[in-house]
Amino acid sequence: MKSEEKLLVRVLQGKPAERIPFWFMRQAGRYLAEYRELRAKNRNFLEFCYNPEMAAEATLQPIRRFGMDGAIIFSDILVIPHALGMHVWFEEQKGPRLDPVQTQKVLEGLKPAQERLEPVYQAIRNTRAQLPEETAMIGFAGSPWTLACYVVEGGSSKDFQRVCDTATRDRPFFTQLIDRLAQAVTQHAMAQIEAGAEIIQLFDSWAGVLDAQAFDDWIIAPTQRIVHTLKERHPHVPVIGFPRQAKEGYIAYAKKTGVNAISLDQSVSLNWARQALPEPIVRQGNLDPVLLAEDKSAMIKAAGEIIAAWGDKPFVFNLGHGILPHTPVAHVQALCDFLKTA
Ligand code: 1CP
Repeated sequence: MKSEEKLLVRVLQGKPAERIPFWFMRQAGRYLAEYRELRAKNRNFLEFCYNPEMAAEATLQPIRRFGMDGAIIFSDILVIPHALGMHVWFEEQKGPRLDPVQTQKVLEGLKPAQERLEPVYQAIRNTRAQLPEETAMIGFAGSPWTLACYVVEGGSSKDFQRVCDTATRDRPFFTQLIDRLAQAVTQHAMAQIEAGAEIIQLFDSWAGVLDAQAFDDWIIAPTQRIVHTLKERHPHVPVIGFPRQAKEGYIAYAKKTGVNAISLDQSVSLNWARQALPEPIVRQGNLDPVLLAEDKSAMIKAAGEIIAAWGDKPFVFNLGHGILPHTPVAHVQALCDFLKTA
């Protein structure tokens, strides 16, 4: 089947459809027994991501069980800093760690290792070869701001104070860092499309920590450049932006960046999103992952309300953030059964 005939792609292009398509952030991962089994074969998370057979298998696992309309390639946003030559590793239970990059000198001294990303593209080709023909292949990247958060802090953080300070205190360095990351994101997204990705999602998980001016400088402007370059080469590949917890910032993001669709986190009210976001932006979202994990009947009720709120508008059902590791598989199954008949 051609990309433009697939339900998820059509809806992201703003076309009418017979049913609301769905996929879930973190649809592959620890809540699935078959993922835990596969992951046990390689304790090193980056090696696991860079194994094209294992990454394809992890991508396909949720599709086999639940038949989502999109398969997101199993990888991580931190492969980009790794390909720029940074030292990146994952600590069990703790998440990503990096040797922090906080000065222009260190940034300029990095030796890019673009070939590190080759296995991601091979994993996309392997996945495409095994995917049901109606399922769309989703590629992704972290956005420059969210990548910069991890790069400057050296890992995750509660409030990302250090990266916010750096962005104000050392503007020349931070501008250069964002530019480098934006270039790498564009290249990575382009190469994923060339390997078979039919949709790109840009994850800006830490968009919520910036004030309005910084949001313009470090999120809107680089995202605009990335989307513009992607669209020049691949005008029909939809781009979904996810400036998580951006609140009012969602409006500027939807108006200015050129993305086809915007992924809403669970804090966004449906009424607000209906009225405040400019047409013809497509909405994606926003069931609370905590509700999915905790309360099956309340979750189905909330899913019904989300669907009722969108009615006639092009809409993609998703969560407000990723599936939590303790989520019962039966809840995900119930949600998928519900969505297929909704
Ligand atoms: O096996 C494991 O326990 C590792 C856990 C794990 C998984 C399953 C990590 C470490 N990354 C992933 C895969 C992953 N990461 C995918 C796969 C595709 C899918 O969705 O099924 C995707 C899209 C990501 C993207 C990602 N990684 C984001 C953006 C989305 C989000 O969650 O906000 C971020 C911020 C990361 C960094 C990261 N990698 C891993 C963890 C635990 C984290 C978050 C750390 C933090 O909270 O700061």
